[in-house]
Amino acid sequence: EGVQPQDYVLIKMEVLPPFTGKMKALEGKRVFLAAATLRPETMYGQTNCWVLPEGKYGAYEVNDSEVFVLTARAALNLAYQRLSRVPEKPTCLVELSGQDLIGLPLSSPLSFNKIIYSLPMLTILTDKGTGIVTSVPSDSPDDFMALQDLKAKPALRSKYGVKDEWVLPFEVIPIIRIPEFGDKAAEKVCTDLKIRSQNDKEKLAEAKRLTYLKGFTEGTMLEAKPLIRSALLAGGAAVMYSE
Ligand code: A2H
Repeated sequence: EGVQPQDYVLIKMEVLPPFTGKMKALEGKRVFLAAATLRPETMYGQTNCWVLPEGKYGAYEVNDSEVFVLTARAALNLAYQRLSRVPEKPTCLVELSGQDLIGLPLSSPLSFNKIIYSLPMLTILTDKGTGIVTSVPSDSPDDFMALQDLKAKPALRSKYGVKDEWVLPFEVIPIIRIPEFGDKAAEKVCTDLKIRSQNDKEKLAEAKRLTYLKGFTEGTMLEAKPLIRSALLAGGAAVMYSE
């Protein structure tokens, strides 16, 4: 960890009922997977959420009605930031493994897709953020390759019990244009560098360097009007009407 505190935005992705399995213990509560991001402006482009299959998570009470799923480490930090029902003391309602979370249907605030799913990513660090990561394959090479791995490898899907319909329908959503890389920068750079999987650490480091640098200095958000219109329509919060 750095010397400076890192300020993340925690994106609350609500777990949609009915709750089954270990989640049943949380019935009646509003339960959110809480993902730490440095890029909240990319949230239109979410296609899924990532968890570490063998990671240890818990469902922690944030207040009387809301529960966050994250690592114990993050829950302790939050408890000192007024995000715990009991101040300075995390209360865990149920312990969960990453595998328990795979396949949960989620509703995320700005996502074009009304429902996204929780999927396995094998390179998640448990000592960073919340251990939950939101996936934006248009702009994050890590996210693009992890999604690509699941799409291309049926054996990987079956190893973690991932159903085809949680992965295959989800396409990269363009949200930011970088002159050199177009509007799917992560896909372009991963293809150019011939990155073969999410475990291709060295090449992914280079891909990230390229996209983050250019994205920061030269990236422009695509026009908001059509983005917001499609988001409303896809979310079922609006319909088209003409006269
Ligand atoms: B970012 P930094 Cl579109 N393990 O969010 C691995 N990666 C993690 C993590 C963990 N425990 N917790 C957070 N992250 C990811 C969006 C995004 C991110 C985009 C582009 C770049 C980017 C969508 N994923 O990160 O080491 C999260 O992915 C650029 C570094 O603290 C989080 O922001 O700097 C970022 O890494 C935090 O990494």
